[in-house]
Amino acid sequence: MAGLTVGFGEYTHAIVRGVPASLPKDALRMNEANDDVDLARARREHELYVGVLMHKLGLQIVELPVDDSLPDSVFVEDAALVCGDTALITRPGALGRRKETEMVKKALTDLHLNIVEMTDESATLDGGDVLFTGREFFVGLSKRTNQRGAEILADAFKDYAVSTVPIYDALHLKSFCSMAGPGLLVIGSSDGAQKALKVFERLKDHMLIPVPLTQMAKVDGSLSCCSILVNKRHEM
Ligand code: CIR
Repeated sequence: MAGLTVGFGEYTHAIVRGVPASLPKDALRMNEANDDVDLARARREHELYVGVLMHKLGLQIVELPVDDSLPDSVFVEDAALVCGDTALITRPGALGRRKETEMVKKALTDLHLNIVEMTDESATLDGGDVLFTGREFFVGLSKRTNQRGAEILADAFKDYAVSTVPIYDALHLKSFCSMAGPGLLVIGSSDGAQKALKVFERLKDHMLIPVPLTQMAKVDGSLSCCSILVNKRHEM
């Protein structure tokens, strides 16, 4: 098996975008009953999240302008996939989210990444369905991401193997799993979340920073979806 990519898990920049006023009413959600999103609280939580990225993790923040015409635009992760020097601009599965890629593409271009665009009209891919382990990619085939999207990702990142994972009960692959560090994958579910917690507890040398995201969770958002992390260290 190939070794871990050099610099895996190290980042210098985080791209984020503020919470639009339209999120509470118009953001997509699997559970329509979640109609009580508190905008002010969502914004406070997002500010806290950005503060952690900036002050605790020491990342340079690239903040995209808030756009009220794009209710889901705080979830920047879905618009691009960055690995090394390459940024794949996605073709989000939800039609109403396609325009979100424009500002994200501009920010990644300004960071001098090599931009690859998913232009094939039969392809869809949300960044939330892409898990990079440092050795390989897993791509969730969900309501938002299809096989053609996974093939285009494989083509953009030829150095890595790409496997697909069918997703049934969740929005995205990363709705229930994520990389917690090099070689450490956490997988949640009501039972599994407890197990994952125990894994975290054993990692005494890892810093745990609690960040609430109670309001964005109501519209299927989670922590990783609110930023795109970039490593430009090699240029410094
Ligand atoms: C959506 O349904 O597209 C948004 N309300 C939530 C997107 C969350 N994105 C992510 O986890 N990567």
